[in-house]
Amino acid sequence: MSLYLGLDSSTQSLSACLISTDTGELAAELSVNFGTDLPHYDSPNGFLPNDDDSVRHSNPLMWVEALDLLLSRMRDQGVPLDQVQAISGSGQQHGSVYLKAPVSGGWDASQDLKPQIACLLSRQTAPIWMDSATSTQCAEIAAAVGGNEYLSKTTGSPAIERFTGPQIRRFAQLEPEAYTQTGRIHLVSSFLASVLAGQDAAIDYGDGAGMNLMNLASQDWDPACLAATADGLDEKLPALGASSSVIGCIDSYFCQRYGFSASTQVSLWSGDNPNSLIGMGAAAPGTVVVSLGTSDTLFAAMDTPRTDPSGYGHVFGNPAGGYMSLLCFSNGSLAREVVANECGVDWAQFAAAIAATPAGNHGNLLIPYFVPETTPRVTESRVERIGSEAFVSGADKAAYIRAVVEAQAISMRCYSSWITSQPDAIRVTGGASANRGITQVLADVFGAPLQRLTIGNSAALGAAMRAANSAGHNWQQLVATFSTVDPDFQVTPSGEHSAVYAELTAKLLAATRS
Ligand code: XUL
Repeated sequence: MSLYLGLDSSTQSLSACLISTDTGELAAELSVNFGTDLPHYDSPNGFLPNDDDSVRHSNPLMWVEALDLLLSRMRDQGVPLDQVQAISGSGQQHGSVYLKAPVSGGWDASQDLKPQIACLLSRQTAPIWMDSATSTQCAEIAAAVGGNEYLSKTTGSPAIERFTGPQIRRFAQLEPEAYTQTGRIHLVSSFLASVLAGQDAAIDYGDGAGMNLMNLASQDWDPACLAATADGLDEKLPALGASSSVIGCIDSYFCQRYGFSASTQVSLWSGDNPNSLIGMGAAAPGTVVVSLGTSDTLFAAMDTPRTDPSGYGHVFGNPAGGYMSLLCFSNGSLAREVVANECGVDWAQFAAAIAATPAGNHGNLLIPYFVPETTPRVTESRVERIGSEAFVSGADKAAYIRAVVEAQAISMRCYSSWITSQPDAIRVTGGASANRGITQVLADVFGAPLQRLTIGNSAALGAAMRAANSAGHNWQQLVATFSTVDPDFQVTPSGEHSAVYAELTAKLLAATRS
C-alpha cells in the first residue's frame, strides 16, 4: 500500500494525517493535545506562562515528547506504519529552536527521544509566533539595513516582532553566552524534520520567508539581513531548500520503535500556512483561504511577490512553486474563547447567540484585541465596548459574542484588500470553521459564499500531499483526490449587508487609531 504521512506541530497540538494514494482515502487521523495529554509542561494552550504578556515561549521538548506519544498511539492502534512511503510535516511558523550543534541523529531506540534531545539544547525554551517582545530589535534591524522598505522588498515583510530574525537578535542581546554556544538555529518545522530524519534538515523556502532573513529573489540568506541581526549568524543557520526536497531516510529509532520501514523517506517540512495552502487545494492563484485557528490567517497563492502597501501582510514561499500572500490575526480562537468563557456559553450557544442578533449588531462595536495584535499592529491588549448601554455594561451577552466575531471578520476584510477586493468564494479551515455562527458572519462581511473541504486538518493534509509529491505523485492528481469540497457545507451570505459593514468598518478603524 502507498501511504503518506503528514504531521502538523501547531501551537496547541501535534496531529497526523495519513493518506493512501492507492484508495484515495484518508487512512488515519490522530492528535495529541499539549495541554491535556502533556500537562506536565504547564502549557494548557501550548505555551509557557509568563508575567510579561509580550513574551510567549514553549518548551521544545514538549513537541518531541508529543512526537513519541503520537507515533506510539498510531502503532498501538494498528496503523500500518511499515507501509508509509514518505513523511513530511508542518510547523507553527516563525518559532525557533536553539541547539549546541547541527543534528546528527543516531537516536538510541532503548530510550525516549526527550532526554536525547534535551542534552542538545543551548536554550531551554523556544520563542513562538505569539511573542511580540522584539519591537526594539525590529527597529534596530530595520535601521541597520537602511529601512523597512529594504526588508519588505528583499524578504517579503518589514521587520515583524514574531519573525525569527528579531527573535534571534533579542536572544543574542539578552543571553550572549548562550548565543555563542548555539551552533544551530532551527525553525519548529526544520527542527522536527531533523529529529525524524536523524540529520540536520534544511529550512524550506515557504517557512524560511517568515524570518526576515531570506532573500526571496536569490532564495538564499540575505547577507545584509544576517549582519543586521546577530554576529556569526550565517554559521548557525541550516541551508535553505525547495519544499519538495527529500532529506533522506527516517532515523532507525523510528523503525525500531514504531515499525517504519528503513526506506521511508523524510521530506523537508514547511510552515503551517504554506502547508495549508497545499491541503486546501489553493496552490494556484485565484483561491482565497481563511484559516480560523489559534491565529486567524487569510492567504492565497501568487505568481510574483507583491507586498502589502500597509506593511501588515507577508510574502511566503508556496511549496508548490511561486509565492503566497498572508495576513495573520493573532486574536483568533484565543479571543473567541475568552468571550465564550466570560459569557459562560459553549460553542453551540455561541453560534445561537450570533443567529439571534442581526448583521451589524445594531451598531455595537468591540475593539477586540485581547492579546497584542499583529494586524493591525497593536502592541498592548485593548478591549473596549462602544454602543448601547446593555452592550457596554456587558448585560447583552449575545451582542458581545457577535461583536467579537464581527470585529474580527471586518478587520480581516479591511486589511486583505491588497490580496483580494471581492472573492467569488472563500475556502475555510481550522477548528472554528465548524461553527455555523462564526462562518455566517464571515460570509456576510465578505459578501461571499464559503466552502470547506471534506478533510479537516488542512496543514497535516498538505504535509501528507507534499510527502506524496516528493515521492513522485503529481499535484493535479493529489488535489483532485484529497482537496475535495464538502457538498454538505453550505454557507452563503444571509442578505446584502455592505452598507451596514461599511459603517462598522469606518468606526472600527477610527476607534483603533484613537
Ligand atoms: C503566520 C503566523 C501564525 C502561525 C500559527 O505568520 O504567525 O499563523 O503560523 O501557527
